[in-house]
Amino acid sequence: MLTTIGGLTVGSLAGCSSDGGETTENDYPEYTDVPQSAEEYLSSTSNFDGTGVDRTDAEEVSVTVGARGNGSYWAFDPAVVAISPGTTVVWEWSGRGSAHNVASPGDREPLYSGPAVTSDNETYAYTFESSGTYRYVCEPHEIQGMKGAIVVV
Ligand SMILES: [Cu+2]
Repeated sequence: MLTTIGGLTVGSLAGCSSDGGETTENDYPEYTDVPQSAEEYLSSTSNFDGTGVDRTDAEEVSVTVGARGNGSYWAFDPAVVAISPGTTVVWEWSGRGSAHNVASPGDREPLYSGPAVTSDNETYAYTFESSGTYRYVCEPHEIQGMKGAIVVV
């Protein structure tokens, strides 16, 4: 990709990504072993391409709430993250796409951030201690496909 700055053409600027730089997904290794239950759950999620992000080396991981996707800012980014037990996931509201929340589907266990809020500084943190696939949704935008999964491996 070439970018013109002040009449000069420069290639490959550090920190410049082709999609506007709002996603963090490209900074981390791909996670290709996404469980089938998560793949099916995210089948209508436009920003899920079949792979996740491997953050199994991290102690804390952030997921954007209200990232671009599903026809508006109705996406979690990254949609799928693989982590190790004991990792804290921090969901961070972007302020875009109106009111969002984070909830486990159905009984809201174990994940529930509370009623959906419009905010650009809201956060919700949860520490995953046990292995498994944790699917979650933004309740107001479930129908649009605003869903995600945390895979604890
Ligand atoms: Cu939402």
